[in-house]
Amino acid sequence: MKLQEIANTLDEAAKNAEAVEQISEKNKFNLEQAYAIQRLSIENRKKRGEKVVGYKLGFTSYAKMEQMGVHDLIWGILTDDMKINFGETVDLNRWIHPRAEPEIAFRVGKDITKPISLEKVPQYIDKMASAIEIIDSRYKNFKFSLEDVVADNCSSTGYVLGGWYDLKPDDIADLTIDLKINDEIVEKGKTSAILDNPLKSIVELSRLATDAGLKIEKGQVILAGAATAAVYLKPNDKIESELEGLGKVAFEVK
Ligand code: OOG
Ligand code: MG
Repeated sequence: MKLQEIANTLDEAAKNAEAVEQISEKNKFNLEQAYAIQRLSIENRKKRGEKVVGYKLGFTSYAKMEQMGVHDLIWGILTDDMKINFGETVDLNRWIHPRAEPEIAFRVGKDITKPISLEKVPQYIDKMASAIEIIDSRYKNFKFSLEDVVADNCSSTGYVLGGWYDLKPDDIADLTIDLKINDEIVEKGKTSAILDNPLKSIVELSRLATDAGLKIEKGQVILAGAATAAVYLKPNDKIESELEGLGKVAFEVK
């Protein structure tokens, strides 16, 4: 299978909410090719009018690595079509087998065009927010290899943001984060679970995305990766994440 064909297969699977077989079982491709497939699938989305609005990191916490059996940091691309408004109700039919996970989001205050160090991160990031990511692997049973999940844009499908707060870089490495479903806490974590300090995800992304020739633009959003395992969504769930000091973010499904 050509890289473009794999990209089309995954893009169609996402568009039609229909799972496909794990691709690497029959068609081997390497990590570099996986990122090429990811970007080709984003090109398909752009041709349909979607705009790139940010990036996400994956497997930045041990909880996520253990849940999914993949132990390398990955990154993917967010488009405007994936944005869900705070408080919105979404039809579950839009997805295959969605899961929600609690995250912290950052807003880019100045274009990032080269790798940056942890000390420099506050010069490039101006705001932070409580966030929920919705992931929906296009592979049957959420089963994938590292290469498969990267090609599938790291299962990206949706994100919800709470209100933006000024970045307080010295203050965010050890905040409590709770994921609630129908008012019951189902996952509890700490921001320290994300690479010891979620700002390190910006350092990692700055290296990986600029190596790939991309510019991380002012105004874009970066999801640092989930602090806890992800939870499957059921009809009529109300999903809420609360991040210490940054308040709540929520949405509902039907
Ligand atoms: C891959 C996406 C991982 C995270 O926050 O670690 C991710 C998956 O679990 O399907 O978004
Ligand atoms: Mg995530």
